Amino acid sequence: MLNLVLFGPPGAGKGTQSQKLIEKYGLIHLSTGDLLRGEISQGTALGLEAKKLMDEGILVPDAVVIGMISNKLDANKDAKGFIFDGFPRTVAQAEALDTLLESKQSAISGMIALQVDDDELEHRLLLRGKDSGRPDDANPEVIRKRIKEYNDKTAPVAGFYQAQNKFKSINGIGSIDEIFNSISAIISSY
Ligand code: B4P
Repeated sequence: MLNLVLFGPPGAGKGTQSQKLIEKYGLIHLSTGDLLRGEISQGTALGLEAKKLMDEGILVPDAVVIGMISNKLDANKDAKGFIFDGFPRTVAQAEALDTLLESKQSAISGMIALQVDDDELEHRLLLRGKDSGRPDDANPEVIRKRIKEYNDKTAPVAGFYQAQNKFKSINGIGSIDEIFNSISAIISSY
């Protein structure tokens, strides 16, 4: 199985590259951001709780996202593999993901990190916010909070995969196709 973690700060291009990777490799896309927005649009209790945090740019509790991922893995038993987009975002989530995959005789193949500087992130997210309707993309203060959450809680996840020799980092600035080619080159080395 090819199980890929796409990593990077908010707006780095994880969702954008995931769409191309699904097409090329036939993987199942698991985006915790999309799953949470799905809960919000359905008005579930989980969605109501998550919305407050997401609108402020704060991570939702680990147990919530781990539960969602576990359900999705169970629902896709015959998948060729998964792209984890926006998950794991804390070391606790990374540990839980290893345990979940182990219980299914599987494992993460590798993490690929997209490197983009803070000014470019803010520019991309504000641009998307003009028509995405996402409250967390519209406000510079919230965007900076999301980047801070990433630096405080998510950046350490890279070390977790480095310790397993599963970490690769690429330049996330450039054309979408150039970045996709860099990702594909890493995947072909697995
Ligand atoms: P996400 O939905 O994961 O939000 P994101 O990180 O902003 O998305 P992404 O990084 O995929 O955006 P993309 O680059 O594709 O999370 C939202 C919130 O949900 C979080 O703040 C948190 O509250 C919560 N959450 C989600 N997962 C969680 C977890 N595991 N634990 C706890 N909380 C969680 O797109 C950005 C823009 O850049 C697009 O407009 C795109 O067109 C553009 N772009 C992409 N590539 C480009 C390029 N090469 N050049 C120029 N522009 C580019």
